[in-house]
Amino acid sequence: MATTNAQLAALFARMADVMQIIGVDGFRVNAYRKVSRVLEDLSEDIAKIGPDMKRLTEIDGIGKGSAERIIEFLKTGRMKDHDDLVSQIPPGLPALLDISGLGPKTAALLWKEGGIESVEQLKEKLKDDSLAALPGLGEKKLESLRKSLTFTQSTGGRVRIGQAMPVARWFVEKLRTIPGHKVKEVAFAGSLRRGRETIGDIDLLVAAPEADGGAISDYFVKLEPVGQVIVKGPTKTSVRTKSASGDEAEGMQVDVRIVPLECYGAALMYFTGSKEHNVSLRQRAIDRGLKLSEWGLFKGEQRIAGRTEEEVYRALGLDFIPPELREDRDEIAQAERHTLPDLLNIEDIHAELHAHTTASDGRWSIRELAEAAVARGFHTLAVTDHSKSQPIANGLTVERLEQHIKDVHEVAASMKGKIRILAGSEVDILADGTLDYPNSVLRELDLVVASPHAALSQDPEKATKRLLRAINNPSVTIIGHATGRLINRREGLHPEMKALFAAAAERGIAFEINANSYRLDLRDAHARAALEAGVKLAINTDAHGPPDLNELIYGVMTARRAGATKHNVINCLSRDALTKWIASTRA
Ligand code: DGT
Ligand code: CA
Ligand code: CA
Ligand code: ZN
Repeated sequence: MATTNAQLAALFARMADVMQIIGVDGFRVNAYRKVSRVLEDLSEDIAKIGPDMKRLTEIDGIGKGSAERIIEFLKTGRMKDHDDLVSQIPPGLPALLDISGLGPKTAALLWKEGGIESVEQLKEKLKDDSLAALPGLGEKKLESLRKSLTFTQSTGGRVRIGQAMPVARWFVEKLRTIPGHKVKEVAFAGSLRRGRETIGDIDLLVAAPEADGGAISDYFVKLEPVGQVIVKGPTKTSVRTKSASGDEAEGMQVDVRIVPLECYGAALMYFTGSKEHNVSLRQRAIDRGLKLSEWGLFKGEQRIAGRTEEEVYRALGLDFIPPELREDRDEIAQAERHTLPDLLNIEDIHAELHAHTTASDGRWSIRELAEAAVARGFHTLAVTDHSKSQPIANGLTVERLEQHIKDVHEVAASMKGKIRILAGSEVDILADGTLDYPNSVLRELDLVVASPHAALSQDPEKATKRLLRAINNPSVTIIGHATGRLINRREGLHPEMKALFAAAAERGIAFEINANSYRLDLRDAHARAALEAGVKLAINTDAHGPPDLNELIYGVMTARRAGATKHNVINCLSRDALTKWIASTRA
């Protein structure tokens, strides 16, 4: 985990927010946002580079001024400019920006004209219409703020899997290599291992000799990202991580359990859950005259299984159940009948079919994207930049698209033999379901991913009609991020998914699981329904820059939660089979 990078990125982003709220010049705002993004995407650890002006300014996007501020932070742990800026606004104000649809301009208005200094005060004032008198606020805007606020609160402190996973992996790596201690196994468990889209807390499990427990806990609580220690002992320790930007409420809770090796499998099962799955397994054990706990599977006093999960499942007369399926649906009955699906693995993915470049809002060239896809071992890549109605995303006019297609073909020709590159587009599905380019243009493309981006609070009936119309467009091969939801931020559309899947099955086109951890759209339940309707899935990262391809795993875990095998997912097809399949969707 690049903690320093994340801290610095958050500081620069916060400075940009505050400048916008107090209304200082736009140039520095944009520069700071850019630096924040650069730092977030940076693969090198800034702490490793150190306070080196020359090396820092060599990083693309970091100028002398930003480098000075970074150096100051590395040396002192503070950034004076940041502190000065933040001191000019009430401490509760930045939290307003986390409410969807509430930008710096509205925050400034609410503060300066409405006297609101915190989310709490905003909630209070929204109870009546007193704010409607403020310029530019009106009843409609207030209603939408009320909705976003309820939504923000209903997330209940759960974080995206994409936030939790890197933190968990970092801790697992550290615990695996404690100097001088015999850690035999380490894993993350809980909802994270089950691949849920949001995570309440991180659960870690360590197998080690009992005598080492105290020392392992001592080591753990001293690790750099640990903020507050909640409890600490030789078998169970809980902490809260520091938050990335220092002034956000708090970080994530991390629970660590330390168990002897002989019950590691039973403990891993117990702490992976889900709770409901555990309850059913325990009942199954009781029905067989056995007792199951985190210490093992017992017959009377004797432990008959516990070292591995496989061993425990087998002793209960079950096939191994992959963590993503442990939700107490029908997985236990299937494991008994040997009919569990053979879930796909990340290694089964051989193609990326939705990715952006600098032609629209991506941060890398066609060639850089293609090299990254080659490095992943993919045989096919579709370059799918935005279409014209997405001006914020620098969508391509028909004219620019024509040139872009040529550019993609040129790179494709030069990389022949290494990877096949398709000239595609992520075409906007407009509010009425028509697409953002005419069919004559769409026919020139090798692949059309059609996705909704605007009008995302449409009522369900309109949304259903809209998407049905797109599905039935003969140029479309994949429906991208169908609902447009953003986890913890925006609810998105609520179309009648069953009707959509029936139409997609009829047309023989695919629905995407967008693997970006903000999206995971289709979500697990929708993907399951798609499979039940006989619809093929696509798993795409929607990559805009170098780190984004790493999000693939979240799409794969979501597909696994839906019970998908490699035969359900078009990105798992061989090169030739994929070509044929795409052709089959374009009658
Ligand atoms: P989360 O953290 O809210 O995203 O969800 P989980 O599933 O990670 O839940 P968590 O962290 O409270 O507990 C981790 C696992 O420990 C859970 O999946 C199953 C197990 N567990 C926790 N409490 C209980 C319980 O009261 N009964 C049973 N059978 N299992 C429990
Ligand atoms: Ca948990
Ligand atoms: Ca927990
Ligand atoms: Zn999109």
